Amino acid sequence: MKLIIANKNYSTWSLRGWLALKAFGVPFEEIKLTLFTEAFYDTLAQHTPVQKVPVLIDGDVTVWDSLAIVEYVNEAHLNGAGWPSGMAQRAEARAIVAQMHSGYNALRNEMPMNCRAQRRLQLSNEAQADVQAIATLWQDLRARHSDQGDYLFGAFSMVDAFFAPVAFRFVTYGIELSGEAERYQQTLLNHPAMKEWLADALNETDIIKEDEAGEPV
Ligand SMILES: N[C@@H](CCC(=O)N[C@@H](CS)C(=O)NCC(=O)O)C(=O)O
Repeated sequence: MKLIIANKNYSTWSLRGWLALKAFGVPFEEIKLTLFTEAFYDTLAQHTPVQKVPVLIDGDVTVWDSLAIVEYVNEAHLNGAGWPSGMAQRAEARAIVAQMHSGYNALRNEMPMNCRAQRRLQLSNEAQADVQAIATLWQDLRARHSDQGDYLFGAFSMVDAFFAPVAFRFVTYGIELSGEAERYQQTLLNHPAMKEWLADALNETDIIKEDEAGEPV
C-alpha cells in the first residue's frame, strides 16, 4: 500500500491520512512530493482527478481526500477499530471529523500548519472563536471519556488524526490552552507517530511562502 503525501512541515491533510495508517500500525510506503511543483501535479495526475494530497493506493483501489481515506483504512485494514465502538459515539465522532474537514475556516486560513516555526499572529475574531470552539470541544470530550483512555474518545481514533495538525498549529502560534484541553494537546504531541512526523518536518528545507504566516517570535 502506498500513501502519497506532501511536505510534512506544511501539509495538514497529508498528516491526517498518514496518521490514519501510522498510528494504527498499518504498514505502507510513503511517497512524499513537494507542494505546488510540476512533479507534484504530474505525479498526482497519474492517480487522481483532483491533484491534491493525500492519495492512498491499495492494490487496484485508489482513494483521495483525507475523509474518504480514513473511512477506507478503517474498513479495509482496521476492521472498524478506527472509530469508537458504540454507534452513538461513532456518529458523534464522524460529525466532529466532518466539521474539521469542512469548517473552522478562519483558523485554517489564518494559521497554516508550519511545524518548524514559532510565530506571532493577530487573529481575527472568527479565528479566535474557532480556537475557543476547539478548546471547548477537547475539554468536553476529555471530561466525558477520560476513564476510557487519553484521547478524545478514549482510545486513539480518526478524530485524533483529524485534530493532529491543530495541535502543531497551537504550538507554532503560541496558543495557550489550559486544563484537559492542554493535557490532550500534549498527549497528541507526545504520540510516537507525531514525534516521527515532526522530526521529518524539521529536516525539510522547502519554504512555501503562502503558508508562512505571522512574525517570527
Ligand atoms: N479535502 C481534501 C483537501 C486536500 C488538500 O487541499 N491538500 C493540499 C495539501 S495540504 C493540496 O494538495 N494542495 C495542492 C493544491 O491545492 O494545488 C482532503 O481532505 O484531502
